[in-house]
Amino acid sequence: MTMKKFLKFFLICFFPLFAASAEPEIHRHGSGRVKREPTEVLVRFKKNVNRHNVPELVDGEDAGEISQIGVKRIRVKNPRALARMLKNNPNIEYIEPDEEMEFFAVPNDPNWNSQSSVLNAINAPAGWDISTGANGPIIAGVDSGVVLGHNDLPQLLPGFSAVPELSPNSDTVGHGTGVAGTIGMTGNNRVGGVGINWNAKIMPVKIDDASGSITVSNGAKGIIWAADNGAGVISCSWGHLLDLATLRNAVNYAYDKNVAIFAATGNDGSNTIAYPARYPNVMAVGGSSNGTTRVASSQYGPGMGVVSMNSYHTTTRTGGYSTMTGTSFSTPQVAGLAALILSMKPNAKPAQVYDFIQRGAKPLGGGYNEQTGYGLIDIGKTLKLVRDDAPKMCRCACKGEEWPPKD
Ligand SMILES: [Ca+2]
Repeated sequence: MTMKKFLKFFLICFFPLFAASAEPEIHRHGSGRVKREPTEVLVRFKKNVNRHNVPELVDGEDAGEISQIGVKRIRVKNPRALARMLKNNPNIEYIEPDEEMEFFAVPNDPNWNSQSSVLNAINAPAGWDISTGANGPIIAGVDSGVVLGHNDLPQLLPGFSAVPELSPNSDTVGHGTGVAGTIGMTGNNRVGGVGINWNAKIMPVKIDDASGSITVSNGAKGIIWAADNGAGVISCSWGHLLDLATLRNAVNYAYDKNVAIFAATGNDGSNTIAYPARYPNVMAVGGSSNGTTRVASSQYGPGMGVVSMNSYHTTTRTGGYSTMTGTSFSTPQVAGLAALILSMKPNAKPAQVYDFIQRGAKPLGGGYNEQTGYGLIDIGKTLKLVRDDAPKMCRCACKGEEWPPKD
């Protein structure tokens, strides 16, 4: 008997749809624009007082009011300075400049309507206010290949096929192209949808053969090739319940080269996480369909990392879009988040990347548990943690990096 063990992709099913969405743009992208100066102050006066009782406001112009909450709008010359000056005025309850707010960075891509429930559940728009992934690492989708020429995928990096006669840009099952779109459909380009990372550098690594089967050796080869060719993040949406040394060694090889590796727990609903997700150096990603509990099909158990949403409206191999379901599509969401983290902290080690994701996650069910791990990823909170993470100061004799921090 052959010793070949077959792995399987963790795809539940496709819902073909071709939402050839011709919906009009309904959101605007608020970031990257200089905010206008305020022109008014908002004031709540104390009882029986109005602007004529405050000399600094006498020259102001009434601009209306919000009567339900007793707020007057007054047009003045320098609202910010005036508000500061009158902050403690005895006639005034409060005064503040009428600042311009902004929409969180919600993309203008027409498929946003089909994506917003998933992306809002993982707080992606707040994260995109902080980073959309420019100057991020190479992300290898170690999968079934990624087609060339989809008009909502970025230009792909040169890739690799573990089966030499096949091209990394042939994707006969469509799984890898869906994973690639989840990681990195181009954001805010008025085309199709949006990936977690709007500026992704995607490296297609094909590990299945012409019939769509994956062997352990090809999975291992793909991971190793990606690590040897500059990937900073690897996404694996496949696996096997057996712990096989070749795959374990490949994962450790990549991890030792500072590659953050994400893998799907699997979709049979059992309380056993598949390999490679279960290896300690890999972050195991499960799925939630409601944002509050593990979806019944998502495998779980010791070694659980985090969950993300169990579906994604993503790119198809024929150039369209479709909602694809399973932990296969939860995993590249987290890989995309890892790339956002590394776009902000390019020298972060994989353990630091995992730590940010775990600390940023929204715990489900109280605290860490084997059903949902550290909880549902929260892109906004995670990237805030990254942004606010001050560089660690070393004393003069510091050797190497201190991680994890001792406190
Ligand atoms: Ca797009």
